[in-house]
Amino acid sequence: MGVQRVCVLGLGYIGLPTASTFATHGLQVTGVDVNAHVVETLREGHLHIQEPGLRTLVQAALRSGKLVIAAKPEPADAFIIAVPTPFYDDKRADLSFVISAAESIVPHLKTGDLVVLESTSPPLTTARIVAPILERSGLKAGVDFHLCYSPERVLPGQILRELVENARVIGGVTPASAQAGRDLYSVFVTGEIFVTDSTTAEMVKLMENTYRDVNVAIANEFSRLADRFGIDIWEAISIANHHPRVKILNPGPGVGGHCISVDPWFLVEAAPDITPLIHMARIVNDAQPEFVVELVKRAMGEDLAGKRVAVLGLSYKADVDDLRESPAIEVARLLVEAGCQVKAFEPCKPEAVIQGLTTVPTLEEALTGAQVLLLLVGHKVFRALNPQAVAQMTPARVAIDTINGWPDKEWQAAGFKVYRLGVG
Ligand code: SAJ
Repeated sequence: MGVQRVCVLGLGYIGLPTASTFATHGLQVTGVDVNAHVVETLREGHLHIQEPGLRTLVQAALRSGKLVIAAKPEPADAFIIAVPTPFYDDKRADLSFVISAAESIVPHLKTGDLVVLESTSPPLTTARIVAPILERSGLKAGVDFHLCYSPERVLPGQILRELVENARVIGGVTPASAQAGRDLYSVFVTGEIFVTDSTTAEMVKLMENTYRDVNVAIANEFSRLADRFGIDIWEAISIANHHPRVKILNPGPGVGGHCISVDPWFLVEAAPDITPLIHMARIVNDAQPEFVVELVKRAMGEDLAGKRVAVLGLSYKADVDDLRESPAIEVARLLVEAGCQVKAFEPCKPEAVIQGLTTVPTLEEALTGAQVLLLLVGHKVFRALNPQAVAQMTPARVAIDTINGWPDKEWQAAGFKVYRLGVG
């Protein structure tokens, strides 16, 4: 008989959709979170995070009785760890949540159970950190119980669909563990399932996001070269991308979010002597906000003191409300440090409160009294702005576009002097 009862530890962006999806597919699920506020909120049928479709899914799972929210793990046939792995100030991975989640499983672990780590983790975490903790139960990983690593690779905004449809990688500490993991996820995954060992699965996840980080870094470096040599990077990239084997990504104000700007550090930390390229890509992307400030200085003069800047967009990328590791916030902070009077508006989170920054809840407020408009995030609502209408709302006649979101001819026709990132 397969898995009947699942215990999911960590009810965030990955754990909550996963727990609810197992429940709506007929398994009995205990969703566990150490945060009392999260437990209370969910028990009342409310959500502590935003994701399209998630409220309906969670409420259906709770109503069916198949999903129960708890503060501590309970006995189950399978345990899934989906807790955060942030990093310390010195960029070392903070595995404390993974470790305490694994420790909390130990008293409940029995022969034949399956444990899956989903949290993004440095190579060898499953085999060398999680396995020894679980073995304090007296049971042996891969012998008495199954142990797997299976990373989540969904895109915020479409988590529910991608959770089911994306290809999934499942790495076991033994082939039998991997098979047990495959059996569990086959309950709802319709995408292809690739079975491998746990360290390969850890590397797959880290390589995917590192690959993307390095590719954005080269786009950002190209934008600096274009600026130096007086060409338009956006035109150059679009021509280069007609080559059948070239696909240059978009430059911008930097790389943010809790995945791509974090995961490469796990590899650099694990093997600093052989990762100069990965390390340098992180440095290039983290320095991109300073490049944006240089562009603002070109538009407004070296001395930015007292300059009134309307910052448009604070989230880490277009059309999401997620502010984590956002390069737009970094740009706004650097401008404040340089003496600018910044008013920042984030349409996906108009009520955002950010330490050290003045945020406003409407576009009108951001534009009022501004001398310069600084477009940092490619939200649809910003791309769709009518420059003639904007000109009526603000005295500013300088527009700085860091994401190639505004057609410069139209903005110039409306009376704006336009500066674009990567256009010398
Ligand atoms: N960015 C650019 N230029 C580009 C593309 C992205 O500057 O051409 C920036 C974005 O603005 C953002 C950052 O990179 O600041 C990351 O955005 P993203 O859309 O590349 O990725 P995430 O962090 O939203 O989601 C990624 C995804 N990974 C890959 O595409 C390889 C997703 O599949 C993963 O599930 C997720 O990380 C994760 O959780 O690891």
